Amino acid sequence: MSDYTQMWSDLGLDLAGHDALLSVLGGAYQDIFLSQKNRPEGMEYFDFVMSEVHGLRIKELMEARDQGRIVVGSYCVFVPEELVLAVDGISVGLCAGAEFNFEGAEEVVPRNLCPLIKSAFGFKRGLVCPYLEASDIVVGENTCDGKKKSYEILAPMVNDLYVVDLPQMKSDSGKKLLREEYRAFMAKLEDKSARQITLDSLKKGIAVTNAKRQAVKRLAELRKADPAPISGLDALLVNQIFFYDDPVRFTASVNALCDELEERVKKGEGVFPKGTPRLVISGCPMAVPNWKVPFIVESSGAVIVGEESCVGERGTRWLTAGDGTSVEELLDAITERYFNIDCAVFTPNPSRLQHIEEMFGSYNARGIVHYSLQFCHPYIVESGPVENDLEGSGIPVLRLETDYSQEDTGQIKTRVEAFLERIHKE
Ligand code: BJ8
Repeated sequence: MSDYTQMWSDLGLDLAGHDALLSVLGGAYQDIFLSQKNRPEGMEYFDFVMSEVHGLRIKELMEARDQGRIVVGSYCVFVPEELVLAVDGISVGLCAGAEFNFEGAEEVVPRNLCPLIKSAFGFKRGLVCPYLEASDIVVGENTCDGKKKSYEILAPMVNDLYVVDLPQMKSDSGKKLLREEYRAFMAKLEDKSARQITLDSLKKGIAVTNAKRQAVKRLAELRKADPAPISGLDALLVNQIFFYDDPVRFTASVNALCDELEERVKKGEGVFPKGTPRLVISGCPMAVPNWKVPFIVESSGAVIVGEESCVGERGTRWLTAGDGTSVEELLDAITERYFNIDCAVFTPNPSRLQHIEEMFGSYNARGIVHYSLQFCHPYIVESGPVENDLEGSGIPVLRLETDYSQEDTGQIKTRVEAFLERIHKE
């Protein structure tokens, strides 16, 4: 029995299901991450975080709650961590990246629903996500239809579900709506935590969140080197851990990793040989432990050098201006920052295409893998025009649509290999 069994039991987790989940997760991690060659030593910290993802980190959350701090769980990068930190709260991304208990999920939501949403319900109904069970507030958002309707079903199952309304167009009225919603969310956080957001506390929240983003931006910059100093899988893992580690410790660990990678770049060392085909992946976010496509790509002779994704640059590209002189000015800055996010739920959404093109150029990529989760209408519908525009500019695109199962692994591998052959010929 693990040291944490009592804690999991206190959280109301299903111990047998949870055990089974951890064993599958551990096995996949071993096969996918620990079998990689020439990994940077700095990844040891992230391996440790993953080994304690349901252990030490949850213990920290429980201790923080005992000290009167609140835990705020969410499923989307539109939930501002700055505001959560400003009430001394802890922001965590919630489990939604694995095909766990889909039978249980399909009893309450339709079968033909995006796997990310079904996964959230699978975890909830199987009682295996300690982050969800430890959350004092679960924040939903009005993004895609699947999520927004599913929150109505999730509401009675969780502690305190709070939904943030979001604009669907980048208009002046859309920005005004976002600001009003963030104002209301701020009041919700103040009420729940019994703490007031002050100029100082919000400035601090912005500084901590920006530092975290700056560290992953530094990592992204280092991936522009050829040979790539770190695999796409490891870089994705760092971007995934971004959502649930302690932010200050995470920032220090990413910067330590970057120091090491800088040395590698100076010496011309990499994880794959110089000249390995470089790909950017673009589309739906990949939550832990969704590593299927990057693993297939990197075990087929290519390296992923960037993610145009919410678990990647779409989520971290923008910083929040922290020089406002009042809470209201800082709230304006937060609104400005988040209003940039070019999620496919916006219509039209031209900046996403621009960012894919920019990333293709700046990472010296040879192609784009467009990644859509099955039944994710915003990204699937957008993928057609994105492919046409990119191919029209001479950028090779591989359009993939998949779920969380392993059934199509062989088929995806065949398509990736054919894509790489095409790239080699061009
Ligand atoms: S800002 S990408 S994190 S909504 S994959 S649930 S869109 S059907 S996750 Fe997302 Fe926020 Fe947008 Fe980013 Fe719906 Fe698509 Fe499923 Fe999705």
